[in-house]
Amino acid sequence: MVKKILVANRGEIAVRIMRACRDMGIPSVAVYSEADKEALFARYADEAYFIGPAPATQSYLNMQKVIGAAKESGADAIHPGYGFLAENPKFASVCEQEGIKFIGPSSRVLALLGDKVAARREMIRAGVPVVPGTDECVTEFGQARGIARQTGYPVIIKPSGGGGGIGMTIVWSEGELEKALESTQAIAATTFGIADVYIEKYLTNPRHIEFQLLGDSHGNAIHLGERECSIQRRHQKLIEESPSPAVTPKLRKEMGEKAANAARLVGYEGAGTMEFLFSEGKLYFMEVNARVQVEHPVTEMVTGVDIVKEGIRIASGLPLSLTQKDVKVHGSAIECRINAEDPFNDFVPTPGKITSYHSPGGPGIRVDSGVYSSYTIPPFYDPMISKLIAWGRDRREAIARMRRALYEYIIGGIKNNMPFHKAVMENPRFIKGKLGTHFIENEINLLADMKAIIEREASLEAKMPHAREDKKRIAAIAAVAAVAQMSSFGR
Ligand code: MV4
Repeated sequence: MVKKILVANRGEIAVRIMRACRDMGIPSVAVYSEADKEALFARYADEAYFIGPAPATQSYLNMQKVIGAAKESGADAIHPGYGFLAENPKFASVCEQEGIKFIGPSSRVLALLGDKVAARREMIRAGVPVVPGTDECVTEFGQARGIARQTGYPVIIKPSGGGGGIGMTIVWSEGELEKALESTQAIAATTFGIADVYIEKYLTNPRHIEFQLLGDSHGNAIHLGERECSIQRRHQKLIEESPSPAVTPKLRKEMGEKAANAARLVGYEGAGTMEFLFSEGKLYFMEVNARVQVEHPVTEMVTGVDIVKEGIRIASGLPLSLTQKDVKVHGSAIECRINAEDPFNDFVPTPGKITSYHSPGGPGIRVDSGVYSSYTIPPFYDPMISKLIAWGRDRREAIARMRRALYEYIIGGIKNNMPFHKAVMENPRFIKGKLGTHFIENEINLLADMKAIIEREASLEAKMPHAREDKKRIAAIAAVAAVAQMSSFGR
């Protein structure tokens, strides 16, 4: 087993990884920036090293600083978490050269999967269904026109060096194609340093469904079922769940096995995710996320597998601790990303001091958080402060527990997006599982629903003198009162 792990990340995921380390008896090392001196993760670690100024380019993205801290601390492995250096083939290769185990796929596999055209070609080769479109990068208009005529309009042009939705252009007719191709290539070149783009048939309002994979260094690969992540805004996922209400056991088995086969074929080591679009009963491959993802806990809740721990075991050269037939999906889990964002003001970030804090608990509730009471959220990084996860024997029970937990959760001093989550947990289409990637823009009543929820809470608090003073708010009472009113809300 690796002996000491440096966690090259911050916030809730750094704490999550260090928790796995502690469960495994492995000492953990934090690296922190100027802005994170008071952060929970820097205190949670067994050791912590200062690595530079607040901007990530000068700290969390600075390979020399991170490697330097690993050497100074004697760490023999680095866990990159998500974002920052997580899918950087150069960083994985530097770790390999320095004799430090990068916890994740090899630099070769990271480079392959980071090239979205190459990844698509590889998946076609592995027998995974992909969205109709190109298997080469598209350079000329004539080529683009030919493909678009084959697939039919609309089409979507995507940067090969990108991923996660940035720099994509939807093209509705042939008349727009030439300009769109040129502008997407230009954006791709400036944003990702590579002008290469590819074309796919554009699916309208598909579901976003992804399979969790684990591959080891012995040629084994398994899947842990799927997650549905359709509720997103500007390419930021807000709510994820497992299993997807749209996936049948048959489809899960078929596509899960295809995804795991593809992982085995490319020599994938570690935890990874294969993203699909789901439209009219069919799944189409989009891209691979070669890292532990934000939403991994919903899969952990329904399978009982500690994904981070498996990743550490794999990096240590151990075989997977389970086989495909050991994987069972039990019940349903939902995750709400709790962000320091104002849902009433176009979700603008709202960093600042948390003046009061109370975590929810009780049956089926998990909170993965990077904050504590009196902590000040710095403005330099992404605004996610915690993840609230609810498990139930079925989806209805998971939703009921999520609602209850959202009302127990108290975050004072800063605006956050809990009103949004409260509104979605009461939304009839969400409750029915009728989801799509355009859910938020289609649900035009969400803002009014959020306002009604806030007013309902305010009128209740007005009747409860003890709940008015921030520091004296008692979570349980607020929760009981708010939930008691819930039946009177909405349609
Ligand atoms: C698509 C798509 C429809 N058809 N690909 C890719 C990354 C993910 N975050 C969004 N992506 C999409 N890929 C095909 N073939 C729809 C989306 C998509 C989207 C694309 C552009 C702008 C906003 C979007 C919102 C949701 C989904």
